[in-house]
Amino acid sequence: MTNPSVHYRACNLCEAICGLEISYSGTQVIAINGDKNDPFSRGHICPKALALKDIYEDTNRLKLPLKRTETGWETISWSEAFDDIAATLKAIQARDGNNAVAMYAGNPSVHNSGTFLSGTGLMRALKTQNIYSATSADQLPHHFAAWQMFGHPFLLPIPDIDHTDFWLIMGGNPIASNGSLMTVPDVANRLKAIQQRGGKVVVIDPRFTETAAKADAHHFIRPGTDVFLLLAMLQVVFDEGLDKTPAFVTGLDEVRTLVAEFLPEKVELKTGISADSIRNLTRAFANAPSAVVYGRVGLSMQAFGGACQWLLNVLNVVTGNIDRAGTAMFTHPAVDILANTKGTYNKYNRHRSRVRGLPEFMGELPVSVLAEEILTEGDGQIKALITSCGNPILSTPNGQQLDKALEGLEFMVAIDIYINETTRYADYILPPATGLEVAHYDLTFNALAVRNVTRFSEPLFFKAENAKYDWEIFQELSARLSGEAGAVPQDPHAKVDLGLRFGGYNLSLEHLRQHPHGLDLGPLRPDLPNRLLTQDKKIHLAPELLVKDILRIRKVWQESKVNTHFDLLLTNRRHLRDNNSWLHNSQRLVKGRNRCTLMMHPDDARQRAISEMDNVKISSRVGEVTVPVEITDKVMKGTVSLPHGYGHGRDGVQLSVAQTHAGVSVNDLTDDLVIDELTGNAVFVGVPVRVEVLEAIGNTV
Ligand SMILES: Nc1nc2c(c(=O)[nH]1)N[C@H]1C(S)=C(S)[C@@H](COP(=O)(O)OP(=O)(O)OC[C@H]3O[C@@H](n4cnc5c(=O)[nH]c(N)nc54)[C@H](O)[C@@H]3O)O[C@H]1N2
Ligand SMILES: Nc1nc2c(c(=O)[nH]1)N[C@H]1C(S)=C(S)[C@@H](COP(=O)(O)OP(=O)(O)OC[C@H]3O[C@@H](n4cnc5c(=O)[nH]c(N)nc54)[C@H](O)[C@@H]3O)O[C@H]1N2
Ligand code: SF4
Ligand SMILES: [Mo]
Repeated sequence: MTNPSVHYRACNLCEAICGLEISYSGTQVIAINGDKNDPFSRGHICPKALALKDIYEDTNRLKLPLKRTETGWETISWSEAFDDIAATLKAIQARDGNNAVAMYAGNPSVHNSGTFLSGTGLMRALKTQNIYSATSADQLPHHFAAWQMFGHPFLLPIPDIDHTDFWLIMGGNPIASNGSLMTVPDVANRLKAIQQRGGKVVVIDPRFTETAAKADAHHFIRPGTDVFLLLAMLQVVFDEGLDKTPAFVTGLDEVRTLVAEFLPEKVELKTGISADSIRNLTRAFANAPSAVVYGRVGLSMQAFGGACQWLLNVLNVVTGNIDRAGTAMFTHPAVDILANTKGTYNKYNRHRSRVRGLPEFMGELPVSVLAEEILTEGDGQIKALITSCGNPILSTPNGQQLDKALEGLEFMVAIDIYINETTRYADYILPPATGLEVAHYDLTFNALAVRNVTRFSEPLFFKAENAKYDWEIFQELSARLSGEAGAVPQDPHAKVDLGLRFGGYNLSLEHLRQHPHGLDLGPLRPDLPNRLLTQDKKIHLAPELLVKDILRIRKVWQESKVNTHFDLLLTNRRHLRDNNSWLHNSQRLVKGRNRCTLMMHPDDARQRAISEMDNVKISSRVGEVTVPVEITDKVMKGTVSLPHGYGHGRDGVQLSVAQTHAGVSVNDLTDDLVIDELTGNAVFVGVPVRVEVLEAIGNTV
């Protein structure tokens, strides 16, 4: 055999964008290792990187368009598929209006530059208000707070963990997730480095997580109550004179007044964290030479997600922990997507959802209303849906309801590489080339990284014969919808080249091609107030829309209602070898112990006569599922934890792995009617549930 060749690229499976060194021969991947010469990831990878080989080789991965027929799926030509789809969508829109067609874009949309750069063209061509995405499942609160406080929804502060003396982590488990809205390959060593230079890491989480195990301290918190903890920490900051607010802010006095009533003694009752711990934590945070509080999905997926991200930013700012080394900082990416997009994204409440009247934000409606918009008859009802890179039946609240909704749609198209729980309802599935077959420039995660970095990945392999790139699919569909059929699709990476040339570092795609390990552009650097995109170049600590949410917070603050039927609070969890719903097609990632278990505290188990690995029924307002239980004191008493992305046992799914790993979907329990009313984000944590052992209620397993 000839010596293998080596290809370098960035892994695009999660936000850490680790550099890979791939040995290959012909079209065979021989090995995937970490690229030690990547200045950012320094050779780190996780087990998921090997899934890129599995996806490339997976015989279940689709490569040609499929059409549903009475006798099952049939392969058809691209041009026939595009023509049929465009004609049907146009006919539906001519009959029922533009809003009768909806689109949902899932998580990998931001991990593929072809999709990222061309997908929005299709949304525009559809001229519909019914645009949805995974953004309203996990991160609207970040964007909402950033828009209100810093002037652009994507101007997100990033924790400068490579220089910090104190890292407070709320509702994130970067050791399992490899970090989010904070691109940070090799987070474990970066965390250890904080401790080695004498700094501290503290985790607030209802579960003693893999990250908590590496931290200096961990506090259990009752799910959904972080907003009170943040308010109490701010109360302590002002009460004890620990504030060091920079000059470029507005609304400081208003915030000081707002937080005054949230005394740690009262917050202790809500959160389960003692008043002493709240005071000590606040003092340690405010007195550290540099500190940063970071909050991710566990914070954003709660009923006060928007308020949490607002108050978390306020805590960083008023303790002087903004725009200095080791604090919350803004990036200066090589391609700055913020530069000219204020007009595109700073949009709110231009229209409302038809049934529940929820406001649009950044051109999107909350995904929690998608099912009701399909199921509720009347003018403007959704009759057709396009999904791209998504699996909303498993990833959005009340999956059973969406299941029914999609089953009843008049027409559905999925742009996806698998027949999954959602795409099985499509009339057409259009699969793009992906992974090792495509070029990729990470527009999103280079811009959210804890260092300014840049890198371009060339395709390693040719796409399959007659296959299409994602951008070809989007552009061909858009062209047919806008009456420009025949326009030749243009590789959108030319736009990346332009962005690099005008991005402040004098780069180009050609330059990046010469540097296959990526380029380090230096640590995050102070740039306030210059980098702010507010009109007055100030950070707004008390914008009216955010402050108004205090009324809703006070209502919950004052109530002491106990739910005696649904008497446990359900939260989420991620495992290192999962990736939302779709990497369960990789045998090497799913092998081993069943990870779809319900974690429960020993006292809660005893009280319900539940033993280890018993099958239990979990029920909520919207549904029920049956799973084995794992009894552990690593979850807070009163709280249970179940991972999302499982539930592959539904009919018609083409799984590449054994059904024993199918698991159940946590989103058959989560409630579409409970959202963060401020931002519209779905609520996945703190879901009231009841857990019963199956035998005890007379069933057999
Ligand atoms: N209860 C609960 N629910 C959650 C979460 C939680 O923590 N708890 N997390 C939420 C979060 S953070 C997110 S981001 C969402 C994710 O939810 P979604 O974005 O809806 O779904 P994914 O599971 O990421 O599915 C990705 C799909 O993209 C396809 N795909 C992969 N690569 C490509 C490609 O290159 N092109 C195309 N066209 N398709 C591709 C895969 O086959 C898969 O079908 O789930 C959310 N749901
Ligand atoms: N291995 C792996 N990596 C991934 C993904 C994956 O599915 N698997 N998904 C990717 C995606 S799309 C995203 S968005 C990121 C998410 O990245 P992270 O935000 O790090 O996600 P999680 O690991 O779900 O961590 C959320 C934590 O919040 C805790 N939590 C739950 N409820 C509460 C609460 O009320 N308060 C507090 N303080 N904490 C709470 C949970 O116990 C959990 O430990 O991960 C990305 N990386
Ligand atoms: S941490 Fe994320 S980017 Fe790095 S190898 Fe794993 S999946 Fe890929
Ligand atoms: Mo996410």
